[in-house]
Amino acid sequence: MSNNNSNDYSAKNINVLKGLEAVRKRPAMYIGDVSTRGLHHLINEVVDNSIDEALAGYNDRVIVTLNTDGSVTVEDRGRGIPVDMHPIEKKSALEVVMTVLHAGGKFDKSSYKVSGGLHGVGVSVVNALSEWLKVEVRRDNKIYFQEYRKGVPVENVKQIGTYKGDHTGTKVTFLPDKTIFKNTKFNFDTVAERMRELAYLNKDVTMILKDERDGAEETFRFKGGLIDFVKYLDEQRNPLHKPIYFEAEKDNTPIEIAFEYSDSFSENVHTYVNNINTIEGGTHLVGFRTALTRTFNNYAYKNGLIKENNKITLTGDDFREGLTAVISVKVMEPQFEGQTKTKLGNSEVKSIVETIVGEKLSEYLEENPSVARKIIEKSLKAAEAREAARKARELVRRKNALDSLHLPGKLADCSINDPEHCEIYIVEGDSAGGSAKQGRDRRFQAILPIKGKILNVEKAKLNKILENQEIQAMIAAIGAGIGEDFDPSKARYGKIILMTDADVDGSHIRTLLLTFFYRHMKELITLGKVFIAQPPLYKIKKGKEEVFAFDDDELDQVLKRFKADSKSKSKQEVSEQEVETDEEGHPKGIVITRYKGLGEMNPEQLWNTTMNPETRTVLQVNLESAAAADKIFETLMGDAVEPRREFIEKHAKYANLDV
Ligand code: 0RA
Repeated sequence: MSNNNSNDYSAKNINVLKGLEAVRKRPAMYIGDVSTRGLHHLINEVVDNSIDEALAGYNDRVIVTLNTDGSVTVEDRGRGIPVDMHPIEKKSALEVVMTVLHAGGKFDKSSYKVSGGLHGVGVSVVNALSEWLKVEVRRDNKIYFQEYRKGVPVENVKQIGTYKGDHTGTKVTFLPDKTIFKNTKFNFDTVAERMRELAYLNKDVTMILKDERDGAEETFRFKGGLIDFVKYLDEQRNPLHKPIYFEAEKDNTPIEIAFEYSDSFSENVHTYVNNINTIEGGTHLVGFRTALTRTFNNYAYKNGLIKENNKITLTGDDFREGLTAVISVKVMEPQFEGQTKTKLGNSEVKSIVETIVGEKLSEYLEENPSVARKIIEKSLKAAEAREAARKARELVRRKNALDSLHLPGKLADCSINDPEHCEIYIVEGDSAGGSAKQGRDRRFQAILPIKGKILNVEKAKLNKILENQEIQAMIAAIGAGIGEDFDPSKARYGKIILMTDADVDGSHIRTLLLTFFYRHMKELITLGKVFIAQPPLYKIKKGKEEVFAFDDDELDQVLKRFKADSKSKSKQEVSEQEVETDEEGHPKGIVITRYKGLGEMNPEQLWNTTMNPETRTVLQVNLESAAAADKIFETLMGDAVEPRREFIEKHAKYANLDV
């Protein structure tokens, strides 16, 4: 019998060695990759185990130390990995957890462990990929220890001391294997980011990060949990109200949600399952959205916030604008789907979240009518914009303007047919349009002049603006449709460059154009295809030399240089004599022209300064700057006088739109 046992024992050992070998042979299968990401995943794996102890109610702190020798220590106050003999393996449970693949999971089933994905592969994977690893366990007032090389135990688990008090816990120190990882240097900020996130998600846990290499140290502890998380995410936005927070449990599935609306237009929702960021969303997110739409709509109708004659119904999309939310659920047996295995598949979670959010949000809205009103008013605005876009689409479709065969008459198209290499300048004013048409490289540059007339529709609603001929011409020229039918792959140009005058009217038009792209061709912005041309503000002429300056600072620099040139020249010619200057101190013979509009530049100048891809500067528009334009548009063009005045005073520099 004992013979059999020892055979079993060596057979198990062979399996252990095979397991470790598999991990070392194909590390990417277990930790994603062997780049910096994979390297940091080692820390995450151990930290996640410590957090699991916290979720089970046994741990209140995790200390991560980046050591000077390149190793890292993760220490917690959990129960400590069990050390008793494993009845089948015939060795310490600690050794089993550290050396057998997937044995790291909790033995009791009633915990929110993680399955699938890169998480929860077990500490044995960290061990296998470490040059060495040392583990110290505090349990029953005894300190146990074991050390490994590339996952293989150096000797059996042994007791190395005793301790007083009741702090059980686990301390793991490991040095990543240089033969596996391209770079084994840990990055403080990368580790800090995950620890901060975990501290927000687990409000009772203190996360401490120490860097022995430079003495840096940070402690993350957020008593407000998800509420603090949402505030942090919205730091740069203006919230419309205090975060709304729910915490509840149904069918052994605890859920925690915090959210708020800000005056921004983007949606900013983060979802987690068992502390893992489910970037692809899933059933918890669907449940949340469904409840949000239904509950807000019910409340709005019941309280007369949506009028009978107003045909608008609020859709899910309308409740997403300006929403910042964090959803955290704990699921016993999570099913992860999707390309990156970060989409929750458990269908029961949808109805659990939906029910809880429905109940709690109705309660909240009854108790906070002014917040309810603000959120619904914001959603109504979103709905109006959506409706306006739909009408405009129909209108454009009726006129057949979507058909790129019917290109607008004012468009001077380019000759080559490859969108990748083509660009369209949308130019304010017919005279500037004329210069641009003559100055351009007609092979790849198209020009669409638009009239400042758009400005006359200042007070009109968005649908009126979309009925505007100039905007229809843009839709047709770009050729990718509009709104829901919009297909950026059909765009006829790879770059869309807005070129407007550097005066107040010009910035209004640019704001309006940006708002239009933001609302109706958003993907062009996210794809980085919308740009703003940078025409010069000044021409400085001295003798035959002609230089352009794009702002006042540059003008100063040019003048300084011209002055210095004159001085050194005159010193050679006429010694001791200072160069003559005018009353402003500018050397005489220098002519400064301030361009009031693009039309003042001749075609050649326009090409040289603003359109030649070799020498020009164009500013790429991002979603934030476009959203800022959208906000400016609403405030400037809306009916309320007071906010408009306030806004202009507060954001004088944005009114000029220095995007
Ligand atoms: C297996 C079983 C139990 C806890 C752990 C492993 C455990 C692993 C790690 C890794 C880092 N810190 C950890 N803390 C605990 C359950 C222990 C029990 O039932 O007493």
